[in-house]
Amino acid sequence: MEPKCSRLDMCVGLLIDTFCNFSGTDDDSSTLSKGELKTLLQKELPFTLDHATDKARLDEVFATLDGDKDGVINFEEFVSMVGAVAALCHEHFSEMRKQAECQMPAL
Ligand SMILES: [Ca+2]
Repeated sequence: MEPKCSRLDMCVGLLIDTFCNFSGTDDDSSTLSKGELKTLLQKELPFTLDHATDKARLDEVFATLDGDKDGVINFEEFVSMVGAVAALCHEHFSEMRKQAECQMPAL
């Protein structure tokens, strides 16, 4: 019997699988082109990064993610984006939780 994967193991697998699903649509399956990134954002983060697929916003997001400025997004750059999105979501939900606690009536 194989050991059960942890939730974090599954998250890592999903990151790799997601990257590969979108990076393989052109000649270079090891990176995301701007078009591949746009499709990935539209399909995988439609609510988190809304408007990121508008031309000007996509150019801005792409330039920010492309840390080594080689014109494509490699796996490490993709993971940095996911980490930044996760940090923003964590901050947002923490703030919502604090606000909800403040609005609870005292017993
Ligand atoms: Ca790059």
